[in-house]
Order: sequence, then C-alpha cells, then structure tokens
Amino acid sequence: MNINSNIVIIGCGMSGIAAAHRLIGAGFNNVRILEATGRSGGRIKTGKLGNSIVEIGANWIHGPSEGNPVFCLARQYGLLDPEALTPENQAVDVAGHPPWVPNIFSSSGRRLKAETLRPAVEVFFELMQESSEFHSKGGEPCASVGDFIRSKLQQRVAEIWKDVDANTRTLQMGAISSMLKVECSVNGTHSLDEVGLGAYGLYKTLPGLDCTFPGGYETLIKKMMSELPNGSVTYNQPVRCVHWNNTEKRKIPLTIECENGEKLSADHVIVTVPLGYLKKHHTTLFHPPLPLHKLHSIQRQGFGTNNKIFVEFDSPWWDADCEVIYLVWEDEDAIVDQEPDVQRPWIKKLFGFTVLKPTERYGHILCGWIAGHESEYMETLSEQEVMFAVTQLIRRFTGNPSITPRRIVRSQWFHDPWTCGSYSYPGKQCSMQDLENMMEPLPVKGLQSRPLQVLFAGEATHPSYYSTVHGALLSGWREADRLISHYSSISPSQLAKA
Ligand code: 6YU
Repeated sequence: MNINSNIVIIGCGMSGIAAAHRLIGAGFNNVRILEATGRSGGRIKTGKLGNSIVEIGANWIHGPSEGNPVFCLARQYGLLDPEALTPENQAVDVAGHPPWVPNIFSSSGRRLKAETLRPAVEVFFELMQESSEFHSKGGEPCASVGDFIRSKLQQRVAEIWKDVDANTRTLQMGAISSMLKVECSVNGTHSLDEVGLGAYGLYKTLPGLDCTFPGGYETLIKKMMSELPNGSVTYNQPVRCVHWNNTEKRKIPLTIECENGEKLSADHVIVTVPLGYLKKHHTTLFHPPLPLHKLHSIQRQGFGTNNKIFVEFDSPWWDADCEVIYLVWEDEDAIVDQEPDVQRPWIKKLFGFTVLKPTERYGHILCGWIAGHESEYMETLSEQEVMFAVTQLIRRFTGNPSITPRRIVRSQWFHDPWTCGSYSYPGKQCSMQDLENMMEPLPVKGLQSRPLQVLFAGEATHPSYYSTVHGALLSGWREADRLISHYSSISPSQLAKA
C-alpha cells in the first residue's frame, strides 16, 4: 500500500507514536504528529535525582509477558535486565508483584510488625477482591467501590473485632485507612467513592512480574522515535481546534487549527490527548462539538491525580530487605468517610514509600506516593516546603529527629497543562458502553459520507488496559489498523485518488 491521505496525530505520547509507527509501516506516507510540548513521551518521562534516574511518570511494565506489546518491544530493543526476560518472571501470575517486604511505622513513632496488622490486611484484600468480582457476579447496585467497602467493612468489623480493645481496633482501622490510600494511588483517584463499582472489574491484568527499565522508560520512546522518518513530529505545536465534518464541497474534510494560528488540512486525525485535557477543553477542541453520548461517556470516566515524591538519603533508615514503607495514622478510622477538612495536613494522604532497587543502581532513594486533591495541593508548594513536610513526617513516624533527606524531586501532573492529572479510572455509573463510546470514531454511523474523520486513541480509550502504557500502545495500533483496513477495503482506483 502506498497511500497519500493526510493523517494528523495529535500528541506524541505512546499512543500517538504507536499509531504513527503502524501507519508508516503500512505504507501511509503523509503522517504527521503535532505535539504541544518540546519532547516525545507524554506521561513516559524519565528525570534525574542527583546521579540517579527516576521515573516522573510511568514506572513499570505491568504484566511483562508475551501478551504485553510493551514488554515485547522492550525485549526486542534489548532494554530490559536479563532477570525480566526469564520464563519464570514471565510466568508469575499475581497481578503485578507478590506482596512486598514491608517496614511499617505508626504516627506515634512505633515500628509495627506486619503480623500485628494481618487481620486488617486480610479483611481489606477480601473486600477488594469482592469489588473486582462485583461486575461478573452481578451484585446489588452500589454506587462506588468506596461505598461498597465501607458498608461491608462495617458488618465485618462488628463481627470480627467486637471483643477487641479500643487500641487494637484503632490500629487495625488505621491500617485499613492506609490501604485505602494505596488503592487511591493505584487507581489515580481522590477517593474510592469516585470509582464506579459496576465497571471496576473490567480492568485486566497480564501475567509477569512487574519490571522497570534500567536506563529509564524513555529509552523505549527513543528507540521507537528513531524508527520514524525525520521530521514526522512538529514540537511546540499545540492544537487549538479540530474542525471536522466540513460541509462545504471541499475535498478535504478536516482542518486542524493550531494555537499559533497555523491551519492544516487532513483526511483523518487521531486524537490522543489525555482524558484530563479532553474533559477540560472539549468545547473548544472540536467544532462542531462532540455528540452528546460521547461527551457523557467522557464525563463518566474518571481522571485523577497520583504523584510521586522521590527522596534521597545519605544512608538508609529502613531494613536492607525492605521494599515498601507503610505509614499508619492512629487517628484515622476507615469506616468514617474522610470529611474534607482544610485543617487536615495534605501529607496525611501519602501512604508511604517504595524503595528504589537495586541499591547499587539508585543509592538510597525512596519514592513517596500521594493521590487526590492533597496531591494536587502538594503541587502548588515549593520543593523546600515539600521537603520540610516529608522530613517532619519521617521523623515523627520513626521517632528519629536526626533523619534528613539530601534532596527531593516530585511530579506535578495535575498542573501539567497538557495532561491535567495522571491517568483514568472507571467513574461512578461508568459502563462497558461508555468505554466503547470513548473509542468510537466520528462521524458516528449514519453519517458515513466521509467516514473515520476523527479517531480517538490514548490510555483512557482502552476498555481493559486503561491507565497503562500497554493500553496506550494498543489503542494507537487499534486506530491505525482501523484506517489500514478502511483503505484495504477500497478499490485500487479509489486508492490511487486517496
Ligand atoms: C504503566 C506504570 N504509572 C505513574 C504516573 C503517571 C502515569 N502510568 P500521553 O499523555 O503520554 O500523550 C499525550 C500527548 O498529547 C502528550 O505528549 C501531550 O503533551 C500531548 N497533547 C496534549 N494536548 C495537546 C494539544 N492540544 N495539542 C498537541 N498535543 C497535545 N502506566 O503501564 N505503568 O507504572 C504507570 C504511572 C505518575 C502519570 C502512569 C503507568 C500511565 C501511563 O504513563 C499512561 O497510560 C501512558 O503513558 C499514556 O500514554 P498516552 O499516549 O495515552 O498519553 C483494578 C484496577 C485498577 C486500574 N489501575 C491499575 C493501575 C495501573 C496504572 N498504574 C500506574 C502506575 C504507575 C506508577
């Protein structure tokens, strides 16, 4: 195939790059990516803390095994540690990783044994499991994962902990509260009350022990970019408006208007902007506006914030085998809905830290995780203010007033004007139909005189791998394939004119 149709891709993140790769590989020779920023990769962003690389955006390949195209590409390019390539690693099927070795501290400065909190952990995992099976078992309607967990928790706590003393109960409830914060980070949401129970089980995991890129996630982007023809991407070129369905008798159905006033004609556009950006700017980004059913699905899908705070130390204050540090507040009750409280310190939302391994590569660096509105507030503070709050927190929980970080770096995804948050999750009332509407091209059926004008890719358009890099990559391939099969089905004479 050698096709001259003009295809514009908006956004040079994983989905945009994947779409361009596939189209150019199939013989489309007028493919152009317009990217708002000065770099490729979008939410794949590798930064530095001192001499170490740190991932400001995506961290792991989730489920690195044969069914994961990100893993297959990274393996083909030789970007992974030998351990990640072993059949044993690929065969591990535990939805990510086996439980990490924890160090646990409480707000009164006590070190807690994992054994002490086992009852809370068991109850919590049972409830999370029930939440993800809710969809397939067709349970009673319940608005959100948060509502479901709280109501079930109330029953279980009354049964299991009816005879325990107040201190033990407080500690167990504090541990559950901490685990709820972990889930907020995993789902990229402010609260599980915002995550729809109906669609929660639609997310699918792949086998394989989650792995990282020793040279940084961006090494994958660099390799993929090196295979695109020079000049495929125009950087610092934000798109202001996609004018679609041009009714005049013009040959070209689309005009892409850029912020700098430049206008490009196109036969097809693949929109890969993040859902956060789409939610905020859809009224100005499309002319005519999006059809109502598509807009409602965009509104029902959630997009929240999960940020990282990397903290470097001269020496570790955690155990040598420790992989995660959990912080348990003794004044938090998981059953009580956390009222928005302006007095509540933002740092209470940080559930703890993961330890960057191996130490020989990273030195002594922890990655703190914080989701939700508190995370968005954290972004407004200076680096010194964040470092001060983290230092106070660690000193309080360890009871060691001399612990002092060397330096920090944090992500600020909510205030990134081209992302407006971190990643998507199924919101309340979100159904499979909404996830399908997200990827539906425009114009919709019935208006097919000029089909496939506007196509939608990006992590939030993948119905089962949303929120991941492999979901983004597969969505880019999907939309490229949609165009490829469209042109394969038209006659050679029509193709010559295309
Ligand atoms: C993964 C992980 N990971 C942590 C953090 C973040 C994310 N993800 P892009 O945004 O990349 O590209 C769009 C481009 O468009 C961009 O360059 C813009 O500048 C540009 N643009 C915007 N507007 C424009 C305009 N007007 N004109 C022109 N250009 C414009 N994924 O696989 N492993 O460890 C993590 C993590 C802090 C922020 C992640 C992870 C998500 C991925 O980063 C993300 O999906 C893709 O990179 C998105 O690519 P894209 O092309 O779609 O958009 C049960 C259940 C639970 C469900 N959740 C399970 C948890 C899994 C998620 N875990 C994530 C965790 C981490 C730590």
